[in-house]
Amino acid sequence: MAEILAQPYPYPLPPLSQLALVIIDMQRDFLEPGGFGAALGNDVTQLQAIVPTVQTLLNTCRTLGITVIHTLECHRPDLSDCPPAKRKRGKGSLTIGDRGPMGRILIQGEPGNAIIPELTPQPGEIVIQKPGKGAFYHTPLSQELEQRAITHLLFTGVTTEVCVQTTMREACDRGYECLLIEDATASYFPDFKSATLNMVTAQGGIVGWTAPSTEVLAGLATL
Ligand code: TIU
Repeated sequence: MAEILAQPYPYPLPPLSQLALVIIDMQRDFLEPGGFGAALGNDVTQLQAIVPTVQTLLNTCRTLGITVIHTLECHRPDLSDCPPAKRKRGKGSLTIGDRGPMGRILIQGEPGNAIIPELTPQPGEIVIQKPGKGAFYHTPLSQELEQRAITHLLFTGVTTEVCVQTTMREACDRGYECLLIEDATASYFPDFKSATLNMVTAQGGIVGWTAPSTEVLAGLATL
């Protein structure tokens, strides 16, 4: 049986059609100066290190015909899907809906809300706009996965302990077999990233698996 060498034990690979690559929130708002991440006081440059790795994984999945899902954290221009409590939190220089150098912060269609050019979705790839940290909350993600009979999810993106972990936990509760690709996810806080990797795999893989991209690519090459 095909598998990926992973923690805490090998991840069994299903047929390609049941697998999806999930790329969480690789949008300018989090990776470039002047967006939401920077407004919260973070050094956004450290997230950029994973871009080549995510690009390699994306290109491989495209070549193999694996389903690709991109997510974006964003809100409607009238903020009707943004809880006031979320907007108030952070107390940064700018908050959700305010106008910054890349347009309105975390608002659909604004320049800062675009996925970074290196990872621009291709026609046919699923793009999920999500108002929360988790990609299942108030989105059509469940239906998209069920329609395609997808059972296994490979996670990449930012930030590890916020939107990636929340989505992975939501997916775990829904019965998906989840693997987080270690060098394809990043946090503004390196300690939080390593703690999250440990949280996922502890207790016999309470949330799922983790593996480096080299092992993921080696496993996919055997399918
Ligand atoms: N602030 C932070 O670490 N993350 C977010 O607000 N959203 C995502 O993780 N995408």
